[in-house]
Amino acid sequence: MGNEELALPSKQQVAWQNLELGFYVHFGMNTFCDQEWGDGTDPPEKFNPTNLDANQWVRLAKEAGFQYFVLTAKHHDGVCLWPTETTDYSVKSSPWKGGKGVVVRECAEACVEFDMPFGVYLSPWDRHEPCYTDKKAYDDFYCQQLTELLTQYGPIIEVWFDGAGSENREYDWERIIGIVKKYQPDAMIFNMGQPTIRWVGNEDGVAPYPCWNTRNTDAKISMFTDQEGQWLPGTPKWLPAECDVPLRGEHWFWHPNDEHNIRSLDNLLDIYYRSVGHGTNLLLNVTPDNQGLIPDADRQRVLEFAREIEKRFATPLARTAGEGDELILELSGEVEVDTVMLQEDIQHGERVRKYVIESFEDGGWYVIGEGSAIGHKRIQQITPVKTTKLRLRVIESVKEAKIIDFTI
Ligand code: FUL
Repeated sequence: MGNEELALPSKQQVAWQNLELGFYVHFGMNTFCDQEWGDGTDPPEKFNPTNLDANQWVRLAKEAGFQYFVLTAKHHDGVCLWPTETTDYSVKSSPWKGGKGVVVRECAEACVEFDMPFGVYLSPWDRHEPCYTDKKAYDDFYCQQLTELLTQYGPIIEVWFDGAGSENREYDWERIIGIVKKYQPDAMIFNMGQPTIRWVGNEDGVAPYPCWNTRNTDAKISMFTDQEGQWLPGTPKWLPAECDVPLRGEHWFWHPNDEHNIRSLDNLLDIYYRSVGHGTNLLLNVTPDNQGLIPDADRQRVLEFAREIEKRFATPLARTAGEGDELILELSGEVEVDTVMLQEDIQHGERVRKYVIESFEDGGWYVIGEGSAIGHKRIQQITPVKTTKLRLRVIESVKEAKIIDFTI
């Protein structure tokens, strides 16, 4: 048993990690322009969803077992989905609801109704705002936008700082993070400034294994740069990863005739095993169309995915928990086992460094799986075996292992 110093999570990080599944919604000007990255010149008149229903979005998230919701309040094109005082380039200049509609509010209210924690994405890179080239003026502008979002729409679970387009750009992170800490001290900070959660490093929704919860100096702020995270002093050592991925292939926004890009159920399950199953959170993007509704095809696939996860994981065949180097899971007779799920009590840090899982056959123990990290969760698929009991042996750990879940 090693004695190296253990990084510990904050209670907010533990609560966020327990949410596991996030529902990401990219919606905005791009939805109406058949594009992924608007250049900031599209006129707000184009923003006109005929049937926008945020309840439909959040209801789907809830029904499908997602436990938090993140909306793009402003993407790189600069169009704000709330009537900000900083610019007219927002919903208030659009024909939607006569300029009186507030997408951010509708989502925040739907989240309250469905008891769903709500988060916001606010792109630092702004391709419309003329003052973007003036560092100081833009910092003021951005800080005001962030303040509006963090003070007018209730509790915020996560603020998503996207690094795209901001390679080599400096922002006043001290000030920006100060605003988050002042108005939403419990919110997770994604990826930039002084993050409390980190980007996993790809947009495929998958984490490597092991994906330790401790700070990883290789973490990049964007996929368009090799620049590593340049984080403010005081960034916690415990920095869990979030895997983000669009349901529609590589498209974050809705495009016409794009249903063929909806990921298959098998692909989504593989993503789940390699994100949640590797101890990270999964933020799956499901995008509303130009009516403002999540199309039926996307809805059906999300529900199919949810049903399969429920079927596989909601009722384990057996379960135990305990402390120390050895844990035995007794089964009710001989059972065929193909998946093992392990969880550490991460409040006490990520203690396990190496373990094996064994099955009991012909009077002896046989190794059927091994690994390093357990952390918040490890879902491990194994070659199916028939056995009457299983054993988890912790081979290496820092302090005593605390396993809160050992299930099949
Ligand atoms: C990327 C952006 O450029 C994409 O448009 C999308 O918002 C994704 C979540 O992050 O960096």
